[in-house]
Amino acid sequence: IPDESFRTTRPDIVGPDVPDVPFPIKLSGPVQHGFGRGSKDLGCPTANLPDDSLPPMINAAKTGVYYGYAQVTPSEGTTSSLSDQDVCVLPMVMSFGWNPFYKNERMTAEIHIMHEFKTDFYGYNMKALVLGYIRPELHYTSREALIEDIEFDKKVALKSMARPGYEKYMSDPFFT
Ligand code: ADP
Ligand code: RBF
Ligand code: MG
Repeated sequence: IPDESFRTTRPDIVGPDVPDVPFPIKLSGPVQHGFGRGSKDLGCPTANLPDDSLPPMINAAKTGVYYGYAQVTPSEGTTSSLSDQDVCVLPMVMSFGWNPFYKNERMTAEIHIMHEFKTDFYGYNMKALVLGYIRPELHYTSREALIEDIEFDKKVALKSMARPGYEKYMSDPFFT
């Protein structure tokens, strides 16, 4: 089974030492409610970007799992329940693909930020700088296998972005 051999031989650093075209890809928009399929149950809540924020990704990249940085910021003129640590530029993993829930008629980009938030942040603006590709979307038959791979994706993202060519994007002028 091709998927199985891929899963047992995954490298923990992926992509070139410096982001290569089409990266970095900039995405931004207010966090949407997802489909309630329970990313949180997978130990991995994903903040969903709105449809109209996806063209930079759709036009430049294939579906799959990606790494980069994200930042959540309150909408202007509102009081925020987020702490200073919550509004930093933080490492993220993103699942980008067709959504079977909508009969594959819609692409979605779901971002898991590698940080413990005390509260949800639906409606807050989220900026994401996508810096590299990790792997294709796989068709999982077990929830355990998906959870295992997401945990590995997080390690890959952190190790891959620990390189100077990636770390510098934390202070990119795109972020506030
Ligand atoms: P939904 O189907 O509505 O997207 P999820 O179970 O994926 O539901 O949860 C996503 C929500 O969880 C986000 O919109 C955000 O408000 C919250 N959240 C809390 N911690 C995180 C995190 N570390 N990364 C992403 N979202 C988080
Ligand atoms: N779902 C899949 O069916 N196949 C995948 O390869 C896949 N990879 C994911 C990688 C990451 C980093 C994350 C956060 C989620 C992934 N998902 C995958 C889960 C999917 O996008 C969605 O979050 C779940 O269906 C729960 O809503
Ligand atoms: Mg989600």
